[in-house]
Amino acid sequence: AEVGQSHPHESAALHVLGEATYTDDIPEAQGTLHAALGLSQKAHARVRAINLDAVRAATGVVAVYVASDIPGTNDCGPIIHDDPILADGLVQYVGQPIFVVVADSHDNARRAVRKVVVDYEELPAILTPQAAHAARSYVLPPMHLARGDVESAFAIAAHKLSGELLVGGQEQFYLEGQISYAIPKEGNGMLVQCSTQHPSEMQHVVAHALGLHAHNVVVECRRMGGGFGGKESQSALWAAVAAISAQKLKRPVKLRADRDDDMMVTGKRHCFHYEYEVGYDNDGRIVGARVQMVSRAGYSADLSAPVATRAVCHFDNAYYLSDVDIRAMCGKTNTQSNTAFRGFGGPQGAIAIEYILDEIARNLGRDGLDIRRINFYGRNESEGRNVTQYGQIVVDNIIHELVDELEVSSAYRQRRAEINAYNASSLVLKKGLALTPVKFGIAFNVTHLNQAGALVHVYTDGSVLVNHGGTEMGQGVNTKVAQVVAHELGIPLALVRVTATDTSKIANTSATAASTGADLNGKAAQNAANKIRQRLAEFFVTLFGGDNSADITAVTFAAGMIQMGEYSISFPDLVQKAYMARVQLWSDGFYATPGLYWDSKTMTGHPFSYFAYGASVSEVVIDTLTGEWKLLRADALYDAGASLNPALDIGQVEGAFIQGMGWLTTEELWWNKDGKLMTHAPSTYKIPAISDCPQDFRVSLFKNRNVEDSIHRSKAVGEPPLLLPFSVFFAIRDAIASVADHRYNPPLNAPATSEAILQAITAVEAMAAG
Ligand code: MTE
Ligand code: LUZ
Ligand code: MOS
Repeated sequence: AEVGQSHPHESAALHVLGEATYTDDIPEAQGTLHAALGLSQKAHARVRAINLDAVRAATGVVAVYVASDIPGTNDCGPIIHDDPILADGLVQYVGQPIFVVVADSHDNARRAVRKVVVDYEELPAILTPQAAHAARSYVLPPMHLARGDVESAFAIAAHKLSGELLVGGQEQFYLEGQISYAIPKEGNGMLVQCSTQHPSEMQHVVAHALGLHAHNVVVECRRMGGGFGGKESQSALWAAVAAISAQKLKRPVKLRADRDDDMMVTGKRHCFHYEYEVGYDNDGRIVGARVQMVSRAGYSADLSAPVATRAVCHFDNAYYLSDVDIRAMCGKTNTQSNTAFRGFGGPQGAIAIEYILDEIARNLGRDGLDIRRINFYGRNESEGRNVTQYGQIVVDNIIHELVDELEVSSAYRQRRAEINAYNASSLVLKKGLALTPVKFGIAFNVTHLNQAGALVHVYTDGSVLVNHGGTEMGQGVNTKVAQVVAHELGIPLALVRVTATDTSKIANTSATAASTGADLNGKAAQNAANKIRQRLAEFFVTLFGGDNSADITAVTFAAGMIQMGEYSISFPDLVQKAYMARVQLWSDGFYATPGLYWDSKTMTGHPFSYFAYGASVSEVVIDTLTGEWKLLRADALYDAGASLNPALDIGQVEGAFIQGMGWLTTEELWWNKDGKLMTHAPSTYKIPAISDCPQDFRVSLFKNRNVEDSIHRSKAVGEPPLLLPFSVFFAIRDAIASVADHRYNPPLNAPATSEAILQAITAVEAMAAG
């Protein structure tokens, strides 16, 4: 069985040996030049004049380009075209690229950039989502989804609460920064090797920027050193700048961002501000909920619309909300244009309802788990309460069973009692505990993106080469796709090799995003491999004198042998014979997810193929004198359906958990009053380190099979586990509340940095003191 088993990542050995080739490791062609970007120093200004004389005269400089030098369209924005490659007269954030320097070395290009003199006419800048909302400054029209009648629900509700919440953004912090290497080819051709989740989009942006057809441009990516959403749309600027420079100079040009520039230029996870109003009954069941979410979109639309849509469609998380009113706005701010980041608005939607449930539990003096459970979607049709606010019926709800299992395996109740006892006797250190569930919709919420293609070549020695539209960013999509192909042809995984993603092999691909990489490309590759298998089965039957379709369906492919009754032959032998008989040994494959539709006006439909579920329990200890804290133990249970590769999936859950924990705790983006991002390097922006991982970390996969006909009944794993560490945030809040015996609700926004924790403790102590 090549599927369903743990196999090492296809590049694991290369990774640890340092032999895996990233874009910057590709041997440089003779004559390669290096580019650097000149960035805006103002958040919002008109550029009266730019003096580039000293830049041009600097050591090693070969060329300097501004917006008017772009031969084609000055645009690198997806969906809505409001993102210039180079600012043209108007700058809209500190860090926006204005010009390009091409020099003989990376260092010389970067040094030359600093010699510019720009004359700015400053304009008023908007920096926060709240300020954008107050000014009705949005990058897109507001969204609204309503069901039922919240006003009537509020009128009869036993209890009501309302409040505000602010949840910060997050830098993707891929280990490999943005990079693009463009090599001009004959006859207006351009080869762009770049680190991107979306080669086809890079191809289109480069073609438009150069004024060429798509068929002139080839984009290739063997692997990324992480993308996390940050290379879905925002690799485009780098690809375009390298290609423009290469075309103008007729020489290869590489553009590699250093970490500070990368963080100053590119967008991050959207920060969200929420205002909510909720009615609930004596048992803690929500009877009506109204929320308004305003995101910090930054200066342009980028992917803010589908991000906000996913937030609206995840405000329910695992809970049935009968009467609900959700508004979402994408605040236009003079900051980096925020973009995709693992979860894509889903985490931002779901954390709001989790905060509300935490409030309800605290107000009623009940355990958070009991309140969460009573609000879960119904188990099935007959239990009811199973239709999402956007109209999709939840047919695969396993959250009850999954949470029951985790409650027992994590000894949740027993540890709750132990923690209460600990806190009663511990003056300075206080512990907290929380269990939070996850339900996450799988599919691009933009229906047409749910398609994929693949090419499978079987060579005459029986070895197999696979190319598919997905990109490898460490998540293991190539390994999973190879497993699927090996399984289909009944051959060992070692005979299957996956090549770099290449727009000249598979056309019109979607981004590897929305956690659908293995779902879509696995199905497409299976389709391609299956066509070859069919041809081989037919040929095999004729080889042994059979001829009917019953014979063909009786042929088995397993353990490298093709067999029917008493007849058998090895895969390489059959392939060799098939070649001699002129049987086509390669095939394309295609897949489009069935059953999806979405009406963006009413925000209803069936946007997701299925839901992935999970839950986690976290136990933390906080130091009430300093606000420092530690995650002592985390238990996570994740529903990967019938996992294609449990080892890879557990790795994804662990990585997403720690990354999500960073978002909600230590990672704080901070802009100064002039709109300059001051946390633009690891010295000031704190991502989790190995020392932040819990000593006791128990991750397992829930035994399940997808009810949908997904690839081998597996479920996606890339993004949903990022929501698991909600339990870390609420365990911290729980520990803070224990300072005054859980009598007051700690005010706590995310990230819960040590500073924020200390402030919350002080606030709770002040409330307790009256
Ligand atoms: N895992 C690693 N190691 N590196 C990454 O960049 N990106 C995440 C997730 N896991 C990422 C990762 C994101 S944002 C997505 S959408 C999925 O992987 C994409 O890959 P998949 O669809 O093949 O799961
Ligand atoms: N929708 C989605 C999208 O759910 N996830 C994505 O990553 C995405 N990207 C672009 C457009 N829609
Ligand atoms: Mo992932 S945010 O969909 O690239």
